Amino acid sequence: MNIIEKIIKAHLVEGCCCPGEEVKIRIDQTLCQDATGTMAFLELEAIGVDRVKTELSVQYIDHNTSQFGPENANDHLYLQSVCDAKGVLFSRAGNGICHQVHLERFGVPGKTLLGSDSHTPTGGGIGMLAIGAGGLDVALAMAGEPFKLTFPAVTGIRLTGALKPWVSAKDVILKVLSILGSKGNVGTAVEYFGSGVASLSVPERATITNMGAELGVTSSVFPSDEATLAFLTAEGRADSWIPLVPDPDAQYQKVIEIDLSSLAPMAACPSNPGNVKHLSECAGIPVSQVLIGSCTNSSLKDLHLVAAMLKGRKVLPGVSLGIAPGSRQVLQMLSEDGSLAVMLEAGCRILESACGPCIGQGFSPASGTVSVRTFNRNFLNRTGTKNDQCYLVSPESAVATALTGKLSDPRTVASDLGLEYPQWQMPARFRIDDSMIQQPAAHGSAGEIIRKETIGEPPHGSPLPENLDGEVLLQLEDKITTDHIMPAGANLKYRSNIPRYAQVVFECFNREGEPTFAERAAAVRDQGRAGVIVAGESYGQGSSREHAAICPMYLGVRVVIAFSIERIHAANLINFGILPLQFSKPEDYPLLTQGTSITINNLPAQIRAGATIIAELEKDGARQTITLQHQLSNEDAELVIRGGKLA
Ligand code: MIC
Ligand code: SF4
Repeated sequence: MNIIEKIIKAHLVEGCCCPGEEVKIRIDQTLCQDATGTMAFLELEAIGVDRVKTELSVQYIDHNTSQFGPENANDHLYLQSVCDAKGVLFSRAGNGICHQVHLERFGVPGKTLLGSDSHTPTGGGIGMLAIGAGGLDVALAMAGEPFKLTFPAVTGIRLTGALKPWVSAKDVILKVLSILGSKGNVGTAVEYFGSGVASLSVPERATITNMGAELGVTSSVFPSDEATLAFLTAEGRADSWIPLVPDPDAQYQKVIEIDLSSLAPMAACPSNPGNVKHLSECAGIPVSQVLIGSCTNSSLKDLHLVAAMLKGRKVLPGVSLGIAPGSRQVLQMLSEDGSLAVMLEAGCRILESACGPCIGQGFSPASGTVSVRTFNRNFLNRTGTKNDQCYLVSPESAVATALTGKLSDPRTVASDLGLEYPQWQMPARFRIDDSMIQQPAAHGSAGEIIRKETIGEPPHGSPLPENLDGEVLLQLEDKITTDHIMPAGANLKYRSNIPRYAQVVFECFNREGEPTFAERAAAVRDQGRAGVIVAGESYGQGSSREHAAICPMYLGVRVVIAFSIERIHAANLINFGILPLQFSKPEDYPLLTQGTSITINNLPAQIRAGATIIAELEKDGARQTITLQHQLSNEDAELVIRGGKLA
């Protein structure tokens, strides 16, 4: 068996371990962050759970820490009090980004982790099977329910050799993205093996598994070996270590060979993480902003490298260089070993240990200028600036860029400046201080759950109609992300207020002087008709935010028709009673333009009878019948028919 098969088998509750089959697995640990966690805990309360049933559940405050107005702080208070009552650890604002802190303080090789954030697979860097999901699925896991997934077809990535100076883990995952792409990988998972694995430390492995989310795979996993033990020992958690390697005759669905020593610095170009080029191809582009941080590249290893490159140098006056350490542990160590002073001396702007600019919380670049980031996503407008130009690179390339004011290959800059590649050693001991992680109260002794006025109820869905009378509200292209559906940034503070947040659904497609998507959808809903979204391939890429299903549901959307839908988003649609359908024939896509009426008679009966759904279209008096498909299991079919899991 490979590692993924081993972990799934050890956690199997139901189903057969064959690729493509639906299985249910026991979840050992969960994590939530504040932008999805508030809804997840409201849902947990709605389910009526007294105390979580997992081995460990942690709630982090890391996304909404800007606190413009009371909304964010109200969410924090609610989460702190509900965690106390339900038996969940609470990591306070300032303690760091969920994935970084979880890796440092809680990750355990061989365990399963379900997180209400798409970058949860970061935990694969330590040998966990870590999976991202919508908040409701995580709430159910906290309630002790097994998690349902398609047993993945495992792609093995054999690493050989070792990285050359100035080439780093980010370049490895960008290389993988250039091979596998950011769409079409639903139902698969990635496992790294081979002689090159040993040369990578846990923080480097975590950079690779973190950005595996951008492949759209279910999870990415590394073995648990001596390097894992070294990391856990330095975290004072050596007793959590177990060895976990694939069997010598382990099988993979396909194997990709990567010789680490052959890699060069790479960049994901605007505006998709799958748009990868060699950095040398884009070198020379003038850059106004460089940001280093996010759950991808904010470890002590990354920031020691940054400090070593900046030592005795100045960031150019035309460049703004911001650094957000991934955790308080990292920031404390940087401060104690003098690296922070080096960064300040160089002219860096030091940000809180949080998601910050990665989720559009400030640091939007100037219009028409280029931003270079060590983050994992560069979806259009995610920076908060319209039509932004955002490149994703390694910390090495980011510093080289900040020192020259243009996108730069760090190998060239190093040779121009006479810079030696800084070698990094895992510290014998990280600075361990869990004082910003609150332990829950003993069962029954917690105070009251604090729910201020900005926190609403999670809306329940309603059953699908017998005969669906709908209208196409929007016809979209390929690779529509959850950032297109539900913008974050300045709107993130409305995550616990669905009617308010729903006003910005598909905001980026609104046209000046015309009714907004929200207004059009609500008008169709108020006529008692169903809203229908039409899209191309890989609909719902990116975030796990279930708001991308909840808010459209609130506006009356009942059906999404696409060529393909990404895993987490498809599950969120089902959870909230929106029917995901696929085209049978590509020729039907052009028929479903905005404003087309669509009727599906005997809808529940059609869903139950099999995969085929017959729909009637009508536009400008012309009628046509088309055939659509669904891929729902019997259980999911019943869920959608009844209006989703909460209903
Ligand atoms: C993201 O990177 O897009 C987020 C913000 O972390 C999301 C979660 C969210 O939308 O709250 C994710 O990746 O799941
Ligand atoms: Fe936070 Fe960005 Fe990581 Fe999402 S990708 S968890 S917003 S740092």
